[in-house]
Amino acid sequence: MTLDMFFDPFCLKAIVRTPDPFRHQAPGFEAEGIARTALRGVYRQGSRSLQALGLPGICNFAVNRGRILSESGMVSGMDILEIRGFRIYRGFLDADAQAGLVGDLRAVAAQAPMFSPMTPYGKPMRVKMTSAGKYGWMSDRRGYRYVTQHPDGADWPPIPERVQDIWRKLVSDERAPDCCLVNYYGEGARMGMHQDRDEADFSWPVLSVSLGDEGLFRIGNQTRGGKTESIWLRSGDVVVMGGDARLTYHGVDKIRSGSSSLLEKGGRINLTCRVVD
Ligand SMILES: O=C(O)CCC(=O)C(=O)O
Repeated sequence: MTLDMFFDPFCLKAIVRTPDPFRHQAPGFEAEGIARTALRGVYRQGSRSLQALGLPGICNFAVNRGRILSESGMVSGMDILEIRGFRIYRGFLDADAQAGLVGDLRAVAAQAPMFSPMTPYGKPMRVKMTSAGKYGWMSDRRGYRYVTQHPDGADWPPIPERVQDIWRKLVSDERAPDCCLVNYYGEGARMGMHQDRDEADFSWPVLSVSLGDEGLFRIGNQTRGGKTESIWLRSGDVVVMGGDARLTYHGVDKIRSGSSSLLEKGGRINLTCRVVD
């Protein structure tokens, strides 16, 4: 069975529609996937997988009852997953790019040392953090907010060019991020489920880059609670949280200590870039 596939080359999104729902799928089936040059889709009856054929990659959409459960695609040799609107670019950064980024972040931390923030409820957070850019993210008794200076009183260092480059490739070259938050997770550190909502304009996605040990990333819903899905984020993975996923609850449950040798002292670094104003 051949399906119509509409391809949007700018947002790397292909929309597959079939007017006549598959017999064992729910009516009104519609799948959205990622493909760079998807030309047409072929449904293999009974296989429960929809294969979109194209160049240079092949996308596979896992479907069930007309809803996408997960999808993976090879785009220029890169594996892309989408879970609840979170787009996960597996291995976006190779070993050299990761090492370069770590060097850049050392320079950021030399200028704006890592600190352990306090939650508004008076509990110390388990991650250490610092920031680069026009704003840094801050938490203390006064609440969560963006501030223009490090607690030491100095301006935040500029966002490294390598980070800006990832943003340009995966988010936009029209506008640069205002803040690059750098979180460090040592052994036993975690981050509770939360929404990112201290920014003025949620139409800009949040871009997240993982470096070092693997972290178990949990994706929830637009309101607190409910069923969640988890994925181990590996060093070099990049996640874009945009569109409907922009206000989805997410968190990090645990770190797989020793799973990466990228950072001399172990642990995990996560960068999140955001437009703030
Ligand atoms: O560490 C991660 O992967 C996610 C970080 C995060 O959710 C945040 O900084 O808001």
